[in-house]
Amino acid sequence: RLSMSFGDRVATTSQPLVRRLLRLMEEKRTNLCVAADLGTARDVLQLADKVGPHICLLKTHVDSISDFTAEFPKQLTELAERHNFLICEDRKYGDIGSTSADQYSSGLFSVSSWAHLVTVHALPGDGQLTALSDRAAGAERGALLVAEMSSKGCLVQPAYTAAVVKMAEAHPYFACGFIAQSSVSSDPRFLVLTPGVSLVSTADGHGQQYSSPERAVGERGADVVIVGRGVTRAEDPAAAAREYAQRAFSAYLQRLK
Ligand code: UP6
Repeated sequence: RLSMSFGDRVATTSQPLVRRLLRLMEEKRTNLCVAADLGTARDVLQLADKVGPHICLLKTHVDSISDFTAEFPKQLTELAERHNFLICEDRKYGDIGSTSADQYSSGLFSVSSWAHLVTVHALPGDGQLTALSDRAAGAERGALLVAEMSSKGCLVQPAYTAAVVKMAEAHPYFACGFIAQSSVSSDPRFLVLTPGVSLVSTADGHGQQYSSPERAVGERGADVVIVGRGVTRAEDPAAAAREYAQRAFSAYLQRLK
């Protein structure tokens, strides 16, 4: 995985969303995901419009938006189409399959109708993945499994991470990759996305731990870096996104040499 280009990895998988994202990253020359962690629909949409040209993926926490209506995912989808990025709802599902599937496909947010990707804790077992995948009902959908976390004191142990990777290998039709802090898998079919990336902070006082885009991609083996406050709190979010994107993509090109 680490020595292959995003473009060359397309042929290693039949998962439609992974293929689409790898192609997009290669063509748009960006491996940046912005975590649009802002409190109102308007703010998230405005940010998405500003950073859209520089990202491959926009990550939401839709349950943190105070004024969510069904209009929000519609407008976000329009922006995603205009700027050519995909959407990941970072719900970190973690219940029995039946419950997670209801949370995914119904309720206020109807996540399965608009989020290309969702994040999932592997803890409950793989019934959750088959349940979510059933609800995706043939749409181009997938999941990222949380294999490691960026936060201090995280309880995940190496044996757990290895078991998460095995679970993805058993469900490659829906598992698109991992949220991780290291190169948990060398399989070119799977994407590794790494949060906890910032150029301005090393911690946030609540357990978050940061490293640079270069470290995340070059040393830890991230395909995609996830940046939240490094972009959302910058004076000029578009300029910040451009800088994170350039640095993360250069580190990726460096990795190919
Ligand atoms: N996130 C992490 N660490 C993980 C998994 N997910 O930080 O291990 C998510 C957070 C947040 C984003 O939920 O949306 O990535 C990081 O934001 P930040 O750059 O502002 O810290």
